Amino acid sequence: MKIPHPLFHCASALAFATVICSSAVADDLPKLKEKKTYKVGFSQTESNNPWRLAETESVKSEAAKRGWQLVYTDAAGSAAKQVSDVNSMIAQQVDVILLAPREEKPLVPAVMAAKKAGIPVILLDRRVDPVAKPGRDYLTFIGSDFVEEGKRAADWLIKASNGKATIIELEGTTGSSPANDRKKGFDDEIKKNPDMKIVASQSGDFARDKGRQVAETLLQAHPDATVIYAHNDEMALGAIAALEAAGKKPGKDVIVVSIDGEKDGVQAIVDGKMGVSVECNPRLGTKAFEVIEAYAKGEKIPEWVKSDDHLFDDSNAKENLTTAY
Ligand code: GYE
Repeated sequence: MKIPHPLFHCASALAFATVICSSAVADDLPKLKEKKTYKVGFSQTESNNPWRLAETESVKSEAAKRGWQLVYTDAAGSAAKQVSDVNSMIAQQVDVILLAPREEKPLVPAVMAAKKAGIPVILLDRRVDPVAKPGRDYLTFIGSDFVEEGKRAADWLIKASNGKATIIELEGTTGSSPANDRKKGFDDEIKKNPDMKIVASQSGDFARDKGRQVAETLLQAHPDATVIYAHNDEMALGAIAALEAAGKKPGKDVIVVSIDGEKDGVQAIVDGKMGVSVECNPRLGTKAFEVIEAYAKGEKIPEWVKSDDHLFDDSNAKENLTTAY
């Protein structure tokens, strides 16, 4: 049996039109009027590493270039503060919100509150839990394919290690989409290789010093580790410090595999201490503002505006050092 489309109900069954159609309207994504300038909210999750600073700088400079007003907040690593940051942007009646959600689940209510207030949300650099949908609850996600990043790191490692490795994994912020997806992409690929084993996997919260501390503990428990895979360069750099403190040579005794492509990471590749860093582009500001403009013009926005990311290893690290953030 063919199930009639809900819109068909709206058009034909006039008696129910008010009820059905008004709920359909409430389900719709908030609209954005075409204007000369906009008041844009940008909710940053924290400012503890070069990746975040480069992202913030790209948003701030794009706003300044266009002469648009920016309401900027920094949640300092707290999902609860980030929810209240978004609520305060709603109270200040911004036109649109750029949200870099710290964790997947706790930021869903913030997305829904903005939608209820009629303010379109663009997720920048991280996703929220898939109960909230692009094109329905928020406009789009602008950022990288984190599963693919993990897979690319694994594929590089499989070649470099000839399919033999004892791996320590340093995970990103627990409950964040890049941590979940970078783990999935990497682990699934490694599982296909019988002589590769992940012996420990623990969060270093995407931070250098936490990464160093966790690597130190895990190296004591697994002194036979031949690889450290970190979900970002900051933790990888922390792990390199831990290896050196333990009297091991990073890049020789233990291969270090990472993601991001920040300047210190690319430098560590040039220095032979890090094997690879899969690029994750933080400079998302220009794209975000272009999407705002296009949406206001009534253009169709894709559900995912994907970044085009490269990969740095000893074949190209030197030439990419000057442009790295
Ligand atoms: O890799 C990391 C940052 O959300 C994609 O978060 C981003 C990640 C990035 O703290 O360095």
